[in-house]
Amino acid sequence: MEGINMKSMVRVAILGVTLLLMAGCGRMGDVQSQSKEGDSSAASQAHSGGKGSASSCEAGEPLEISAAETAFDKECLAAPADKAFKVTFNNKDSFGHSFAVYDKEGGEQLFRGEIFRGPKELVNDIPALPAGSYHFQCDVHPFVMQGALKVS
Ligand SMILES: [Cu+2]
Repeated sequence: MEGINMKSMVRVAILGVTLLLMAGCGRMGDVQSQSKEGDSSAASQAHSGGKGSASSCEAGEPLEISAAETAFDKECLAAPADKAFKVTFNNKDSFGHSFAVYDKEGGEQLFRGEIFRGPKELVNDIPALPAGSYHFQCDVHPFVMQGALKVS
């Protein structure tokens, strides 16, 4: 009798664990572990992606950047040193964004782009800057819309 009880208890236990695992996979457990893994991998990807795109900075004449859903499509722009240049800013959102240049994040503003609602495109005439690393951002959403401006 004891053996049978043990077996059935083990079965029940296994069934219970299986159900828990299945429930966990389908629901909270998996969602939580996925979002945790997703967050960390997304964060590390964003970091490595940031570094990667910093080395492959978007250059062009004029430079082009667009905004959609409160995000820039580029996190790095490359411009020539000691030469005025243009940045064509395409705001695809129906609300206001701008393209502004600072010497560094939270630093001195070097170029103040007009805040305008989209969908609309605006050409920003950026004055000549000495070689160096600068910061660009949207003055409406400075913490979520920003990037690096490499001048060389
Ligand atoms: Cu913005």
